[in-house]
Amino acid sequence: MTGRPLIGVTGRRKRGDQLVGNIAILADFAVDVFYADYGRGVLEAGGVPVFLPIDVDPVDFMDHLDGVLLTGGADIDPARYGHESQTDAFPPEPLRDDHECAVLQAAIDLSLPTVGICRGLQLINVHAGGTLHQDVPAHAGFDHPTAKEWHGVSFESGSVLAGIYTDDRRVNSLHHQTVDRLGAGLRATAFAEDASIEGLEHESLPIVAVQWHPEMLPGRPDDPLFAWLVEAAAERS
Ligand SMILES: [Mn+2]
Repeated sequence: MTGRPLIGVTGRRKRGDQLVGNIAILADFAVDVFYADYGRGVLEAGGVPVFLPIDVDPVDFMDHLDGVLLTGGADIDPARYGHESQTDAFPPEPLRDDHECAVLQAAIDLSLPTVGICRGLQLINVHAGGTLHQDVPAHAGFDHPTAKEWHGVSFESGSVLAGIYTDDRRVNSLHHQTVDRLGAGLRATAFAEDASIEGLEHESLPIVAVQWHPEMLPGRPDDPLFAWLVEAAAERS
């Protein structure tokens, strides 16, 4: 036992032929992919990342975890919030949607500290009954360096996120969707200059999410969001 809190980290399902350099006979095999920087952020904050297998029912691992990190990735299937799809830029991965909704529901049932990043924020909103703007080019900075902090974010005073980040800041922006209608029990507590929602939190549960990517920024080892997650998880464990 290390005593370090265990933070479950979600990934995505790919096929062997989507991996550069994989051999042809493995083309049809399923591969689970986890961007290492999320796990590094958890490690640097004092936790241990646990990459969650997509095929396992969360009921079988959630009560071993102390916290959860819902990560970035493809668009959530708009059918989940009752809308027709308006974009095929990042096609939905329904298996992952199912898995992460089950992980989030289990985290809610256990009051586990939970952080959402990018798609993770959007998943928290959709799971709570909210909707998304499906294509917002002004935030899709896919041509910028990933560490370039090119738009501002301001925080609602008195919110959990304002307590975590203290001051307004500049952030990177690698998302083409944003929150439209907020889900039940959620508060929008961080905003870009154009009023897009950049952060939200739950009114009563330890759930916080941001739309930018702190795991890609050079300040990651000292990022207060990873610290909040690991500290909240440690208090619980
Ligand atoms: Mn943005």
